[in-house]
Amino acid sequence: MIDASTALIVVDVQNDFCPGGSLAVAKGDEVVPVINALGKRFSTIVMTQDWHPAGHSSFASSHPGKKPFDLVEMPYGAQVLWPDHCIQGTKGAEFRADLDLPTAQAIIRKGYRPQIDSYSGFIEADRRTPTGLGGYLRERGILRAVVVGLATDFCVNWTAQDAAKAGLETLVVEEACRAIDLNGSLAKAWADMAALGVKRVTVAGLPG
Ligand code: VGL
Ligand code: ZN
Repeated sequence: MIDASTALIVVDVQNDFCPGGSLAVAKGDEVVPVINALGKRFSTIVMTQDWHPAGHSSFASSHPGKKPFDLVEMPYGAQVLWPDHCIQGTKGAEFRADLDLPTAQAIIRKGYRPQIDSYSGFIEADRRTPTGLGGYLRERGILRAVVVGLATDFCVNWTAQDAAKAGLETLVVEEACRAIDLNGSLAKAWADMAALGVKRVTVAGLPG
C-alpha cells in the first residue's frame, strides 16, 4: 500500500470523455484498467466529475456563431469552447461503468456554476473560486497527490498544477492519462507542470 499521506486523484473518467462520448478523448477508455489497478494500492482516493448545467458558458452552443474549439474571452480570461458535455444527470456525465474504485471516498464535482468553467479539481477557471478539495486533503493530512485520468492537457494538467501550488508533492502517471492535444496543448501542459515541480512518472516508477 502506498503510504497514508498520499492520495490518488482520479480526474473526470466520464463517458463523455471516452470513445462514443460528446467530447471523446482518443483512447480515453484505456485509462480505466490502469486506474482500477492503481486504486487497489491507495488508501485515499478522490474522484473529480465534470458537472455542467445545460447551457453552460463553456459550451459553443451557448455562443451564437461560435463552434467547438473556438476561443472566446470570458471575464476571467480566454476560454476554449467545447461541445456540450458532462451535463448534470445525463449518461455522458456518469463515470465509466467499468471504472472500479469501490474504496474511493470523495467525489468533487466541478464546473457547475453557469458562468465559470473548471478544469482544475481545486480552483475554478476564474482562479478564485475553490472547490473545497484543497481543504479536504489538508484536513486529511495528505502531503502527496498522484493525479490520473482525462484529459492530460486540460483537467489533469490544471489539477496537478494546483496540487503543486497547494504545496503537495505531485506526480502524474502518464499511462493513466490520455490527452485532447489541441494546438500543442499537450507539450505545453507537460512543460508547465514540470515548471511547477510536478513529476511525470510511469506506473513502474511509483513508490511501492
Ligand atoms: C475537460 C474540457 C472541458 C477535461 C473538461 O476533463 O479535461 N476538458 N471540460
Ligand atoms: Zn467541462
